[in-house]
Amino acid sequence: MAQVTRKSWEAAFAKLEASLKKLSPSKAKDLAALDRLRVALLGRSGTLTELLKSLKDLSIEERRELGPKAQELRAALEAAFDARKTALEAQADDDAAAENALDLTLPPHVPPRGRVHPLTSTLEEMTRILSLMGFSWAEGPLVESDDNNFTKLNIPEHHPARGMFDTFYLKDSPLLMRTHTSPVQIRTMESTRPPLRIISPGRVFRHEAVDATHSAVFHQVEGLYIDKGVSFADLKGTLDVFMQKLFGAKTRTRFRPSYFPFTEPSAEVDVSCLFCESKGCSICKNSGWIELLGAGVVHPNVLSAVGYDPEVWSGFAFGIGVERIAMLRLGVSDIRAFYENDLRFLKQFDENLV
Ligand code: 2NL
Repeated sequence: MAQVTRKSWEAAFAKLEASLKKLSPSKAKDLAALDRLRVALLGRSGTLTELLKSLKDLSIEERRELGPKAQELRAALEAAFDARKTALEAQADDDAAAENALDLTLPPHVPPRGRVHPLTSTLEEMTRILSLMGFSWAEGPLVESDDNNFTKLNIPEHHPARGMFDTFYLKDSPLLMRTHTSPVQIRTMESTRPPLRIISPGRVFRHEAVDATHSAVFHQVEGLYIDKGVSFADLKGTLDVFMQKLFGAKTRTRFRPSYFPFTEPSAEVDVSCLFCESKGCSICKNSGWIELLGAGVVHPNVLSAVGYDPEVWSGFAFGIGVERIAMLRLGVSDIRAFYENDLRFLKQFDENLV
């Protein structure tokens, strides 16, 4: 290296200061450029570092005069590098934030919330109570054989009782749409040894003219209890509790003699009017009673048909319409409203109803 003199040092220093006008830390465009400039100026063999080192070749007086100038510049540069680094880092954060642009002031997206259909909530409430009373849930197909829907239920072919059920028959097929859920009980009895306590909730089909209280497709819950020594008294006690749990503790039941081919004796069951406490109103037509379900003691022919010995086993059965219960509980006067999917109707029923 050439001999350092005061003159050459001052020239080099002036050149450095001049270069800083163009290439200063405050003009570095990014962190990498800033670092390259810092190494070039202040690094181990940076321009300013070399100038500071070469002070040792000057006289003590020259050093005293020029040293502070160089130190001053180094301090100023270090401060400038720090400031620019902070600014560039803040800028990088801002850029990243802008890229992920998350606007916390936007209103939230609230998806529309579904709710339980009033027939479903009614069915769930009925089956919940019956489950607590020891009945288990049984299911079966909607399309059935004539045997399961009629014959095994003590309704032989050509028997006038078949006329009670306006049946949908399948075209070119011996099969039909089940007119009640009793075939589920038949199937369960055939595959299960007694005792047995089941409910068969489900959809059933009748060829009916549709009006405010009739639908060709509706829902039923049937119950069946088979054991040794089951009597009509057990049926009465079971339905009393079921109706009290469903409609309130004050509810009473009334059994009127009736006829079903699959039960003997058979009964129509009324409940005390929920609306007027049996005082008489438009809903109970001033009778104080509301007709609700059918029930009876299982006919021995039905037990025989599924291979149960009627001398050993006895039981009761009942059938209840889900729509009828839902209409009474929810104050719905037209059965068709349940199937039309009109949200103005459906939105009236809270999913937490049951
Ligand atoms: C009604 C009447 C009833 C049954 C259903 C039944 C099932 C078997 C054996 C005996 Cl496997 N009975 N079911 C019994 C009596 C009445 O329903 O009018 N329901 C709406």
